[in-house]
Amino acid sequence: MPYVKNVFAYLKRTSPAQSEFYQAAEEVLHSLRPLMERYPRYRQYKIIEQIVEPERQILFRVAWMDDRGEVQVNKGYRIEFNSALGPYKGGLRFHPSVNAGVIKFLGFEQIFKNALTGLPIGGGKGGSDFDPKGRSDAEVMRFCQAFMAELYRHIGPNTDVPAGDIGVGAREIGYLFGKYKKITNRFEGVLTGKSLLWGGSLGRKEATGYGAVYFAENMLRARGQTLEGKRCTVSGSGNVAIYTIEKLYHKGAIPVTVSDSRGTIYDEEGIDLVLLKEIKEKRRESLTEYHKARPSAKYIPLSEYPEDGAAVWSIPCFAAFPSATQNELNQKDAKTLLANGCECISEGANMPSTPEAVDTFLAAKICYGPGKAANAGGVACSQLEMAQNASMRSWSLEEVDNKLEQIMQSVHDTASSTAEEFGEPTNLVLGANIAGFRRVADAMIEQGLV
Ligand code: NDP
Ligand code: 2IT
Repeated sequence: MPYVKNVFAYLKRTSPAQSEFYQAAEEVLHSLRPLMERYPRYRQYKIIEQIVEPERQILFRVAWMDDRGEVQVNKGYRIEFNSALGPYKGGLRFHPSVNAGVIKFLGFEQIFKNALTGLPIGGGKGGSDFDPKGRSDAEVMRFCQAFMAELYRHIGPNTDVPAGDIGVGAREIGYLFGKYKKITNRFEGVLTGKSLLWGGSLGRKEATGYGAVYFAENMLRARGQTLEGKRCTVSGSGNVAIYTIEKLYHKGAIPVTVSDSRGTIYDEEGIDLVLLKEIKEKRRESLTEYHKARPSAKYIPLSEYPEDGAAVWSIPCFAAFPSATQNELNQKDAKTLLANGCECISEGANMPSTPEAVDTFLAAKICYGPGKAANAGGVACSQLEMAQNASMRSWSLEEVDNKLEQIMQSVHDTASSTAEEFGEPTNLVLGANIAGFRRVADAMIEQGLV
């Protein structure tokens, strides 16, 4: 369809050098073809042209002082992509690889993910090229304060509600919230992922990982299978990976891997979750420490990874949970996984599989849960935190977890029934993209040209 091609060419011309954003947009635009053919009104209202253009992009300077008294300057971003369904909602990423294209891809994905949850939240994302690694607590605090000194004027509980992502966890949310409260003199639900001591929701920390496992279960249930007794591989070793592993154990599965930017652990007996939490959540150390404490586990450093592939995907498994970062699983990895008998991929990370890897999974017709569906539990639980803040109540862990499980089932069923409606019942990429888009597009049409 030349129409979609034109939009894509327009994006490349007007937003140069944003490869991750093109990748995310190309996948969605490709999925939308059958919908656009069937329902010309989306074309008439130029919804695609509108939706690929963020409503507002905020780029700012973050100047702060390190422990040696040296001035540091970083870039700050908040891309408020789409507010048709509710306040902009999405995380903040602090990582040296952050640039406008990365934040834009994450914000774009977030629009459809949030729509798929069925909850009243728009899409946005932000962050900085600040690298928290190796920084003292005091430095992280000063950076967060400098970041919020600009961000505060753009956000609010009914406007834009940031949360965590890579490099932003409970500690950073605490410093960001403290500064927001100080400047505005308002104690309100402007961020999610807050501490349980002052407005956070039980279950939020666990939600993305737990949700990715619930999503896998839903895909498998449709084929009469379960995770019980199955060996699973997980990449990453941060928030999403840790709680994916915890839920896999609840389900009787055996998670055998974790990874970080320096290497991979293969622990045949099953990952020692207590040790992993101690090293990653408390001590913020490398996985080499895991190996030191558990020499029976194998440690594969980056220098020994297979050529053009990641060590973690060479370990045989029934189900794989990519939970680190974008494009961490390429076509070679996908073929290795399939050759080793993998039957299920549930993406905790955002866009972890390259387009060629996605095509390989779809062609094999295994259970493939794309990130914008499989990792929607995190943002869904953030919305539950917003609801609790607005009503000045807090729900029990059981209540939150039950709601999370129901939401993940509904995300799965929506993606699956939409895939079926458009003639490709096993293609949850198509189903998730069309279902998410349709909800946002219909809301945009009803709200007129704004
Ligand atoms: P964390 O910062 O807690 O952990 C990130 C993990 O991924 C770390 O183990 C990190 O290793 C590894 N990693 C990050 N970047 C790279 C890289 N370029 N190469 C190799 N390894 C890397 O982040 P989260 O667990 O919160 O996020 C993981 C993924 O899940 C991201 O894609 C995020 O967007 C997505 N996500 C997160 C949600 C949430 O609620 N937190 C919700 C939905 C999706 P190292 O420490 O060595 O850098
Ligand atoms: O990618 C994501 O969905 C997140 N990082 C969580 C966003 C949120 O607002 O909780």
